[in-house]
Amino acid sequence: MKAVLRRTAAITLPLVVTATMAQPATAEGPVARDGWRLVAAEGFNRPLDDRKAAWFRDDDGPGSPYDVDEYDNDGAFFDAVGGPAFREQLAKVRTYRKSFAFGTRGWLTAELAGRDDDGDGRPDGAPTLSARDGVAHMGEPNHKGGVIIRSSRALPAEYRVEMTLRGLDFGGQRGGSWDYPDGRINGYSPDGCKTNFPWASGGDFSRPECSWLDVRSDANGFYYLGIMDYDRPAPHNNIFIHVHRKVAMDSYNRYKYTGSGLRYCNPATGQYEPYPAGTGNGVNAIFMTDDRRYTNQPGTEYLMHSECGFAKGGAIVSQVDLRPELLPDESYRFAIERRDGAYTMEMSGVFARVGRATFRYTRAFVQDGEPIWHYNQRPEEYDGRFNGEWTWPGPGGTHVDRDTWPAGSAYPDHFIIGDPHMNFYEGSAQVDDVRLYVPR
Ligand SMILES: [Ca+2]
Ligand SMILES: [Ca+2]
Ligand SMILES: [Ca+2]
Ligand SMILES: [Ca+2]
Repeated sequence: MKAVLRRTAAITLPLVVTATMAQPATAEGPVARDGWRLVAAEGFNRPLDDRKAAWFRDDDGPGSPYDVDEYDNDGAFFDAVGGPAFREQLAKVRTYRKSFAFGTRGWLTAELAGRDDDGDGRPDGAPTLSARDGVAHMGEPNHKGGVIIRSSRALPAEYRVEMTLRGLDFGGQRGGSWDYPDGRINGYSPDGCKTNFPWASGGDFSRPECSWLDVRSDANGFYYLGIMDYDRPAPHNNIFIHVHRKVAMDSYNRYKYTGSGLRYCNPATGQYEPYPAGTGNGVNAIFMTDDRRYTNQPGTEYLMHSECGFAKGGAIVSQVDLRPELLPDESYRFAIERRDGAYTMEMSGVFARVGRATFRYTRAFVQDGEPIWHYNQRPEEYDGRFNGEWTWPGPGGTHVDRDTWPAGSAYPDHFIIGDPHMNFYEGSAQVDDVRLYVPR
């Protein structure tokens, strides 16, 4: 049986035992993929060390290459919902970034961000990226940092991008517990307060930093692979990314969560199960669409295919539950394809409940009247029918985000791997074999 099938309609493939997983885990160089031609690959066998790049101050302000829109770190959305207190708090935040290209012809770029809390001109608990033993090590000892690997140039009209995960320590239960034997809590260090300061969707922005939302008791997570809709993806606040994803496979590991905001699909039974039935290491493969997920903050709605069927909105569906304890002896491969007017997300590896398997979910750019958010790389691919206007009232006045998806718009595809949040998530991960293919 061929493991890789392609269809343009939404599909839920039955469980497939993959032949592709049989290739040596250390394989380098060209790798056969039916119908695809390898055009770039990074196996992390050459020196890579972020210490060779300098930190520079950057606050997403006007003129900065990291200035994106009203949802970035100094964005007008936060002025509206936070009022004057937002600027007062933001003035206490000193963000530093570093950015460097690597890989063949610089096809990959590392984007790191951290915050200087003690004012000595250097970020504290700064993230790191280096290659050791043929694997990329991403380290983030402080949730105020962020570190991603991204495409340097916009991806082509049709592509397959994939990565291999060899280590993962960004939260989730370990040994059946959210509280780790080493004192960490859902992957977060127990030292000091850890909050989402100074970015939130509402509430009292004048609170002291330690009185903001405690991220330890909220969530940790990691982006295995996501496609963004803007140039130069880099870490920003967590709200920002909720309007800039086309499709993504990530984790959102919520500490001791018992509510109905998340659920697992058990791929062995095809039945949904409540979040506590899993280990908190779920992968959420989500196609974003134009509807608003939230009434009081920006965010695209979720379209979620799984072995349990299709769901629009409601509880976030984890299609699989990872088993991080099996790494690095085992590995996981994540891939995203854009081809024939559709996106596909694919996950391979040894998963809880089902063992070794590959799952693929495909959705057309527009299917059953639901578009994949900002799918158009070129203006000719889209006629403006899903344009909207988002209004954000708050103590700082009302901010209107006009033309959320107008005719004539165009959104490049860029992939990211890592933690893009500068006010959530910390830990470490090992990443390998980032590869880009185009149709043969
Ligand atoms: Ca390698
Ligand atoms: Ca800005
Ligand atoms: Ca410092
Ligand atoms: Ca972070």
